[in-house]
Amino acid sequence: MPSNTTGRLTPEERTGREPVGPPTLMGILNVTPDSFSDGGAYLDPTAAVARGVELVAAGASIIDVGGESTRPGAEPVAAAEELRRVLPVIEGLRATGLDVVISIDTSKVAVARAAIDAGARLVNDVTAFRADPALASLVGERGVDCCLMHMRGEPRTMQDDPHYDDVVAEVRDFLEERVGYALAAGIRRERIVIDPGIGFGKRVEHNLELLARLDEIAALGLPVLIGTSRKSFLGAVTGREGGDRLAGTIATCVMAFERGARIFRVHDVAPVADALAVVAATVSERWKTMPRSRARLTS
Ligand code: HH2
Repeated sequence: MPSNTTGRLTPEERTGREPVGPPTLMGILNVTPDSFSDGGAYLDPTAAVARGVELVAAGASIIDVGGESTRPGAEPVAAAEELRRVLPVIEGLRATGLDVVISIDTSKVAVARAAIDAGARLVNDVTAFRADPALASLVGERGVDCCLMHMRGEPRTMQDDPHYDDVVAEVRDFLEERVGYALAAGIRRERIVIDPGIGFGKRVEHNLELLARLDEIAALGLPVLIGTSRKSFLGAVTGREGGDRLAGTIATCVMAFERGARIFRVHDVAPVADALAVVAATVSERWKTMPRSRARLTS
């Protein structure tokens, strides 16, 4: 039965989904010399904090601070070096008093512990607690959020001929198993976000299929984070280099939102936020509860 007085089904009733929540933007802040897109740009903590302030002004409510590149072929970094890179940035961001969740992109318990002590509230582990099982207990004990991501292999070798029979089913099963592991380690369900790991041990066609069938991952019932920003599969489709992949990034974020993703890890926060605001306003009744300044734009 339609719930409104016009007798028409709402979008949620048509699709059988829960009401569409607003998208959350996670701005990328890589404090590394070698990240594939912004490597070297924010090695100076002052520049990194200024970038963080920009990301928040552009619409990010999470900033993902990373001190180790996970690009294909990247060499591991020692915990001490990773800490040297990220800690001053987390402390600097906290000192600004910005209303933003700081995420630490790490797989190491020592880095996560110091980052949480400095104010990080989300641990984004691309190994989903496989590299350092103690990280799961830390997240549980400290009551912070975590993102569990799928990756086939490890960054150094992950693009060496990855093979799947059914990439979506295998990624979903993996995530389900890691969620079980996290729960057993004492992490509460509402603290867990899942991520299919676009570009991590996947060929172009695997990434595209994961995006096309992302609703099957969202069906696990946990918030889905998606990280397509400027990645090489977009270059394979469009023929464009990293900094010129914004249109492809937006297209994938829009598709992912429509298929249930809610957190978007991106370099270019403002244009992606605008695109998703339009989609959210279109597929939900969110415009009714928009802040006045934005609702005016829609009238
Ligand atoms: N992608 C990268 C790094 N961390 N975390 C999550 N949860 N999901 C992702 O898709 C993801 C991630 C790789 O991108 P980037 O940080 O831009 O590059 P690099 O790893 O070279 O620093």
